[in-house]
Amino acid sequence: MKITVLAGGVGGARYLLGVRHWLQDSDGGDPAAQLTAIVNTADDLWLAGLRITPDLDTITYALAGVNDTTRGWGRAGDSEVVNGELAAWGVAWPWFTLGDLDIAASVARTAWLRDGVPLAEVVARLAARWDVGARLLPATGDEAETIVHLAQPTDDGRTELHFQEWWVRYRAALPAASFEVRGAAEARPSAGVLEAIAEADVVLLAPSNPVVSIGPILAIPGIREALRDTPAPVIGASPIIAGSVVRGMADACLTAIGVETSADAVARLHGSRTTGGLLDGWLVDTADADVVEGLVADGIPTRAVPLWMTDPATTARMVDAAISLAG
Ligand code: GDP
Ligand code: FO1
Ligand code: CA
Repeated sequence: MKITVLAGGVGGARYLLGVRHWLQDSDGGDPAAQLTAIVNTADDLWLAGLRITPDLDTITYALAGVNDTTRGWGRAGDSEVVNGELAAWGVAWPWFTLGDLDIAASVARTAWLRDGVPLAEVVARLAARWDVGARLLPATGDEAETIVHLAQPTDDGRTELHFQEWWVRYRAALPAASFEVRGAAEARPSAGVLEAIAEADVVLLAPSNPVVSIGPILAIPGIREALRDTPAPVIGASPIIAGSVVRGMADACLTAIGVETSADAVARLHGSRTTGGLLDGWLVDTADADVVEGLVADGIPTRAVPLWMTDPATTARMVDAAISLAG
């Protein structure tokens, strides 16, 4: 079975661990030949002359089993020697910690990019050191980064911030007026992305941040159309349980775009495929079972199943529910 997953960072990684587990359990085949992840690249940035790609790294490290599971980003057991030196010289950001092993990945990535290697190939080379059990594709190899337009200027008079500054330095506490994926209109899907959607047996939206992880993938010209046209059912899962995020600040993102932080509202944000939206199906947690009937009535087949991705085997049950919803 060929499964294509749209994913961001931590939530995407947890979901992908479950999808890989499900494929190993049920199909027995090599998940790497069946599983493709299309990963958000709008968190990406240039820092200290290095190209940093947070969501791709979170997913690569998690599937490789070398991720820092506490922080949710970076490498397990990393050190911060170089980070300290950069801080001493005022290079990079003092509130953005780059581990030494993580920096090495960004040095390699930046070197290859400067040689003209496409980002998708860079990702493949970095992942090839490990057995990640999936094909990882950046949504685009072009630079299209999320810029947060602030409702009020910062103390030093800025009215827009790169997503990473808004998210990490300000913890999304500065009210956002809007999000812009700067450069998306000119960005092209990475090689293989449109085919991975067209040729999938099922397309899954990870329970990622709908605004700044899934949204920027959809903003790349051609991707929404591919999702509309693919014969594969498109099944999503709610990142919101009982009105709260499981982690992170997706609630601040949803509020900024006028969407309620609920399993129901996020489904309606994506919309039913029967009325021009994305979804052929949607998973909500059992705590949100009360929204199932209304969503079904509005053309979004929905099931209430446990959505806590505590470990790959548990997540695989959530994946199984998504696959069975696909019919
Ligand atoms: P980020 O890029 O690192 O923020 O990660 P993603 O965008 O891929 O995922 C973040 C989202 O994952 C957050 O909105 C969380 O609510 C959601 N999330 C994290 N863990 C879980 C979980 O166990 N279950 C569900 N349903 N959502 C989760
Ligand atoms: N997130 C933080 O909250 N604090 C950090 O210092 C931090 C450093 C960092 C370095 C490299 C990298 O790839 C990701 C990093 N992140 C950090 C996570 C990053 O902000 C993610 O983009 C968000 O967590 C949302 O995806
Ligand atoms: Ca992200």
